[in-house]
Order: sequence, then C-alpha cells, then structure tokens
Amino acid sequence: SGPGDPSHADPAPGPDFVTPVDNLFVRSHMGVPEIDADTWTLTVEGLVERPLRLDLPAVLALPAGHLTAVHECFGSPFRPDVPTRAVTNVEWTGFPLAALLDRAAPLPAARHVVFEGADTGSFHGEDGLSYVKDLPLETAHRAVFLAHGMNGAPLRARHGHPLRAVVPRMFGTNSVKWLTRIVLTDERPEHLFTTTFYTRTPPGEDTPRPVREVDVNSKILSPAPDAELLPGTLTFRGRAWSATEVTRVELSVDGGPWEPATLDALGAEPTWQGFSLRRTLRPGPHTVRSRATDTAGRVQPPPGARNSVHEVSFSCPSHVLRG
Ligand SMILES: Nc1nc2c(c(=O)[nH]1)N[C@H]1C(S)=C(S)[C@@H](COP(=O)(O)O)O[C@H]1N2
Ligand SMILES: [Mo]
Repeated sequence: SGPGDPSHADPAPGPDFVTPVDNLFVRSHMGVPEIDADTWTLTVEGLVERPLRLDLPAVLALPAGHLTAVHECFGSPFRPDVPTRAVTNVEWTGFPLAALLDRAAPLPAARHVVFEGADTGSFHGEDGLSYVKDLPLETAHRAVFLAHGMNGAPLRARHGHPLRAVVPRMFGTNSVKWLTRIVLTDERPEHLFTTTFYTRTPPGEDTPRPVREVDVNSKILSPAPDAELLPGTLTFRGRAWSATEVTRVELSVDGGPWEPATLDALGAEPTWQGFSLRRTLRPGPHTVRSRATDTAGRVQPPPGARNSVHEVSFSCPSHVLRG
C-alpha cells in the first residue's frame, strides 16, 4: 500500500471541498436589490420583549465565527420532482441568530421566526412581493446562522450582502438573502414563498409540507458525463450529503451489484462527504450509478425523484488519440 491506495481513505477533503466563490450558483426570484450599506438596518421585532435595530457596524461588531455547510437549491418551486445539480459547500462567516434572539427575548406567544429580504418585485403574476421565509422558533434558535462573509471574503451582492440567513441542513430557499427584518409571530405567515410555493407532499401523506430539510443525495463528479478515458484502473469520485450524516454510498457499475464506496466521515460541520471507488474497466461504453444512505435510513430512490440515484455514462475507447 502507498499513496493512491484506495484502502487508505484520504484524510484531506480534496480539491474544491469548499466551492470557489466564482463557481457558486445564484438563485434570485426578483433580482438583486440595490442596498446602501450605510443606511441598511436589520430589525428584530414582533413578539419580543426588546425590539432591536442594528446597523452594519453593530452587526460586524458581534463576535464572529465560521460555518461550513452544504448549500443546495431545491430547484424550481413549480417542479419539485426534477433533479438538480445546484449544490455547493460554502464556508460562511457570521454569528448564530440565537445571539440576537436572546437579546430580543421572545415573548411566550412567539412560535415562528419570519425572515424578510430587501428584494421586492413580481413573481408568478403576483406584484409587490418581498422574499419571505419562516421557521419554527426552536429550529431557528438552534440552527440559523447569519452570515456577512463567504469563503473568507465579504458576502457578494448577489449572495445577499450585507447579511443573509444560512440554514444548515435545509434547502437554500430557506436561507434568506439581503436580510432586513426578523419578525417573531404566533402563526406561520401566508405568503407565496412560504405556503403557496416551496411545499411538497411526502409519499404516502396528503398534507403539503414546507420544503426544509435536504434529501439524502449523491453526485458522481468523476468521470464527467460522456468522458473518454483510458481503459484500465480508474477511480470514481463524488460527494454525498443529507440532513444527517451519510453512512453509506454504493456504486453500481454497468448495471452490476451495488458495491460500497470508501466514504469520508462527516466532521463536526454539516458539510458534504467525499466518496471514491477504484475499478478496472474494459474498453467500451460504461455507466456508473451512485446511491447514498443516511443515519435516518433514508436511501436515494430510483429514477423519477429529485434526489434519484445519480447515473453517469462514459466510455473507455480502445484507442484514445492524445495530443
Ligand atoms: N431574499 C432572497 N433570498 C433568497 C432567494 C431570493 O430570491 N431572495 N432565493 C433563495 C433560493 S431559492 C436559494 S437556492 C438561495 C440561493 O443562494 P445563493 O444565490 O447565494 O446561492 O437563496 C435563497 N434566498
Ligand atoms: Mo433555490
């Protein structure tokens, strides 16, 4: 055994474990608002004992930490079953929402936290909208991170400058950008982005639920689709993630049995996990599929769901012209 021996899981997370900022996807429903950082404020209001209003210097003066987390777009709110590839892993800089909630002191009647962004406009024929999401108070207090930096630099305008919410283990739709208002309420807000869209009905249930926790998922990154590779030994590589730890990734080559891949354990943070499997392949066309399972026993379903098993087709031509 030695370097490159697949039985020795690489302790380093590998290249692009944190996605470079230039490779990040951007999802904005109503465009990027123009925000003047000198006049921007964040309020914490509603069912609280002490409403807060903070300007940017006050926000930046709060003790800051880091959170590295998977950031995944749910995809089109109109087509909740279509698989997407908009997933990244970002190192955010900021502070827990709990720091502000504790200062504002929620009243006993407060049950929900509503997040509102500065972007306004029309969406799906409705005018005068702003971007609004909500979470149960306990979830928000435990999980939400407020970020003013990403990957060691200030947040870019399109990613929510000067401040955005980040909700680890939940779909990106919950991570409100250009945050201006945090409102504590007793009821969920009725809104296009809370109760009309970004809901889905789990199999076997009949009540739609808000799109929150991410699905168990995996994507094969190497080989790339339609790659032409030298026949011989190659290493399949990819990444898996879920709302809990992924405990197993299996690959099926050319429709063969599921074989366990080497899987990086989840560290202290809600990041994605790398996997790899080495195989020797004959010349000709090939397919490889990946399937992840998490600690909750969730498994990627067969084709037809948004988090279906991932399949890549590639080939090992008998002669590869180089040059
Ligand atoms: N204010 C606001 N926040 C928003 C959105 C938006 O349109 N407006 N889009 C959401 C969606 S659907 C996703 S996937 C993430 C995308 O974050 P990013 O553009 O930084 O990758 O932001 C979320 N937060
Ligand atoms: Mo999204």
